[in-house]
Amino acid sequence: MHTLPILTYNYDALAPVIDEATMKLHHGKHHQGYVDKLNAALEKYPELADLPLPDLLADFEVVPDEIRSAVRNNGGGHYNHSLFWTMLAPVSSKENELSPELEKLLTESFGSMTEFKQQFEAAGMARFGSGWVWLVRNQFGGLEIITTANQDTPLELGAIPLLGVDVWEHAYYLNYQNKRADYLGKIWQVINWQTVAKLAKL
Ligand code: MN3
Repeated sequence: MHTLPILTYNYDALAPVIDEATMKLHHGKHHQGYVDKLNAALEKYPELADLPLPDLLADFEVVPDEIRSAVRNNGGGHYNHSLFWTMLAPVSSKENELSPELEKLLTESFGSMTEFKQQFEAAGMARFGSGWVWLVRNQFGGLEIITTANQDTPLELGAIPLLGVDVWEHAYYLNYQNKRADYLGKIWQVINWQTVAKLAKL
């Protein structure tokens, strides 16, 4: 049985970058919905329900046809959002501080922090419709910026997510309306760089 993770901060903790109403709906309704639908899909397959979610998402071959798209969409939704919440932290918190080690890694990979952020934002803007923009460690061990559609995850590409930002409209519409670029431009103020560093094994 999959369950909604409890946030380590309050719904209003990310304001003004992400407002309380958005967080409440996003975590309490959207994410809860993915969890409920994933559990419903796995009800008939207890042996799959007991597997760690990344095992299912990295290899859809193990998932029967009749629930494959439900697992892709809702399992992916649960996985992506569970990660996303840990990749956010209040403005000016300790977690929002970039360590010299991580800054060095990003600079080596993308030229500079400014360049990294520009490329990440541009990729997020270029993802048509709903999806995610990611910093991943690819299968060759290098850092790369990619996007996925809908609730697809980097796992099926053999990549390890280090940072993911939700660019579905439900993630920003209440506060930013159609202005995804404004949302992406401000998201840096609430990124939990400690989580990113940990996932990068720094
Ligand atoms: Mn979302």
